[in-house]
Amino acid sequence: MSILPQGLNTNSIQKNCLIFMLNHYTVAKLTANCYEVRQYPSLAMFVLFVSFACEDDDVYRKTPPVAGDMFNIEICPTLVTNALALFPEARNNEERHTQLVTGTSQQRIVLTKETDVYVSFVTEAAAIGNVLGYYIYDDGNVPGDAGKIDKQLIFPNVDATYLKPGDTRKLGKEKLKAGTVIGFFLIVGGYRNDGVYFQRPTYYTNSEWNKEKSKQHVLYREQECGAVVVGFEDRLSVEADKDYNDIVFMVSDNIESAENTSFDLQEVVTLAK
Ligand SMILES: [Ca+2]
Ligand SMILES: [Ca+2]
Repeated sequence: MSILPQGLNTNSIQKNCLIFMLNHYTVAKLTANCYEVRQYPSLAMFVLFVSFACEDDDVYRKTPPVAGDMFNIEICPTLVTNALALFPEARNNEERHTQLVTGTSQQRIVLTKETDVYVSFVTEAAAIGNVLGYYIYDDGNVPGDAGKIDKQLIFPNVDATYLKPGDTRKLGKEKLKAGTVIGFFLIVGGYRNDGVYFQRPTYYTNSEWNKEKSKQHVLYREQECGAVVVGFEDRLSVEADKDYNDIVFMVSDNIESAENTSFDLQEVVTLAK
């Protein structure tokens, strides 16, 4: 849904960054590929924001809510209920599973051999339209900061309106090599105006890149289904309910519900309902 003011013709203004003051507090800012209407408490804040946003054309990318190559697989019938039983809504699940949050368990996916990798949606319990994506790097060559990674979208709009359990995407076109680390990122409330806002607050499975270096995800193996599951918490520190179920997804090296044989799972904790 576009929130451009009625009668505003985007075709005529694509070349330049134009700013419309609609009244004292509401502003539409436009660049070649980004626009937004916001409330501003003061003119000074409005000027600050516009000068920042209009310098960067990659702030916003128009993106369908669902990728054209997404497909659905049959996932283990008890995975959704088991994942939510392990990480119930609005509970402090950090206390329930301390070994995943503060312990030494493996909290990332590392490939032990060349393979295709798939991500399947399991469930979500979040109030806003988050964005899920991934990035890769070689183990032993960890990027110094999030600016050095190539962000790829998986589910642009993590919303149960658009996604059902088992909705799946393959990561990349080529097989991924042994020694590849797969990281994930969540852009909080990043899907709006039919696209993705890449500069909204983002959490990475490389926790050292997060604000307050906060760990915002859990990774575990679910015993009954044998699935490797990742859950994100989309709020930071005191604001967070720490339920780690704001998106829950499964990472697999096959789409036949077979055990994963290409991931280093030795130090990954197995949880049973
Ligand atoms: Ca939640
Ligand atoms: Ca939460």
